[in-house]
Amino acid sequence: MRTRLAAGTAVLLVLTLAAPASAAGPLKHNTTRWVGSAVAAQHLAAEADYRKVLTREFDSVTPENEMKWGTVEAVRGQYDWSGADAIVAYAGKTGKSIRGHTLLWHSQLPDWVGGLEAAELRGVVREHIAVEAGRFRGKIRAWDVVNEAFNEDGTRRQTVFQTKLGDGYIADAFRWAHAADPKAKLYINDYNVEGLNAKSDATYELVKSLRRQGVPIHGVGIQAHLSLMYGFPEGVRENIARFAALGVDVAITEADVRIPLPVTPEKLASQADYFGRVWDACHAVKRCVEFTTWGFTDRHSWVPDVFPGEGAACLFDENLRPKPAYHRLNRHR
Ligand code: G2I
Repeated sequence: MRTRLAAGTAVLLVLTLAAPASAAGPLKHNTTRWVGSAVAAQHLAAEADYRKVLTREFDSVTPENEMKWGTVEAVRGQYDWSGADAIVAYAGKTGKSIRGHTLLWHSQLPDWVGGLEAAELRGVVREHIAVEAGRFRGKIRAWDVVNEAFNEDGTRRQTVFQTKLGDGYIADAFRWAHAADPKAKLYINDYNVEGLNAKSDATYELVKSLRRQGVPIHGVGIQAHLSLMYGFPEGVRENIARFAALGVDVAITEADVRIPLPVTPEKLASQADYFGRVWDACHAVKRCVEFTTWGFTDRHSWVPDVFPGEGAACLFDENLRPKPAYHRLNRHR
């Protein structure tokens, strides 16, 4: 009996050691967190290989642009839900969970919203949240309710919402979203809040204060747009842990790691290390419940448009081949 067991263990060990990284199976099978990607409806419709890899590897999707106010109501009162509905339908068919992005953001905001006076703006924001969160009620696991509300120094960003509606607009947005979809987890989401710094301090203080007031906020979204040019942020694990200690969930919502071009094997190894450190920090904290990347293929990424000279920020290359960063994440856990 003892011999058989030992032999079995040895066989298992040999198999494990001999198994190539790809034998780990899809990413979604090797983590206890939601593992997601931003997705664009037009690629989902047009590219079978894109759809196949997304479906195989991930169990959550975030519409990259399709749920933004500027997309759904570019003209006042004229709604276009086509992209959002297509992604929701895809998720329904394939059993994916959905992260909604985003109800209130100063960017990709329809022009007509910017010109409104305070009283009208408040009503319009309330209506927008009620309509959008209400339309997808019960279908969205988590919403990025308020996106990018802070400056780097921790002061409030002077958006149209902040300047016209005042500090209370954030609490209001969460209350309105909760009324529209009571089961969705409601998040505040931002970039450059991975580590310990003035912006993550401000986010921490805000969440603490909102929780004390009984505002329905359930999570902090950490975007994690990283670049090899700026080094790895300090204190990511501690930062995630302090948010979790407030009694909220944490999600990595938009992870990518930009590479100064050209790509080299060394840079791909550093990219894998950056991705891996965020992944490990999330897995070290029980309430870090999601790891989502901002797109999954270098074929489609926002990075080269916004940061000339940088790119290749995703887990898969243009031809959908997994990169070292993918293998770094995709180990049996
Ligand atoms: O900027 C990266 C992300 C930062 N956090 C919030 C995210 O919502 C944001 O996503 C990006 C999208 O990946 C881009 O695809 O948001 C950009 C807008 O600020 C998106 O870019 C826009 C282009 O600016 C438009 O010209 C284009 O029509 O995408 C639109 C749709 O392709």
